[in-house]
Amino acid sequence: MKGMLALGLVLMPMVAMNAMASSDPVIGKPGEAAKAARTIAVDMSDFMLFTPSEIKVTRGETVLFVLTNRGQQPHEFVLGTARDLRDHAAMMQKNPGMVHEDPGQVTVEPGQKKELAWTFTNSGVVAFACLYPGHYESGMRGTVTVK
Ligand SMILES: [Cu+2]
Repeated sequence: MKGMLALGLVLMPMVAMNAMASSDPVIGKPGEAAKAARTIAVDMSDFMLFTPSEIKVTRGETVLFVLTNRGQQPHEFVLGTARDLRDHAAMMQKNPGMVHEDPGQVTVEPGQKKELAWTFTNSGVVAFACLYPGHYESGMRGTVTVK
């Protein structure tokens, strides 16, 4: 009994770390739209493109992304490390119905517009992509360079 209790205490921090891995703090954190220093309009299209696909921000800056879906099918905007997005895109091929509800991502229906406020806390490159099956593979991705 005593042994099991000790094991539980050891395992708990590992579980907590695992839960955090889904939204890696390295990419930043959800921001407050009211504190956004600027708005960046990003268009999504059925040509599997984000426009613009290369964005530059300053470290510590809160940006309000305004995502407009100009296409006829839903698209999503998912922030992540390049590796996470690639892994996730591969997973989506196997589980196309997966729903994303983490911070740092929004789904935009055709003709709709959605906002996402994000604070870029670390310098480096944060990637973004649409993870609908086939979209990432067709090039529906981009980068935010944080300096
Ligand atoms: Cu898409």
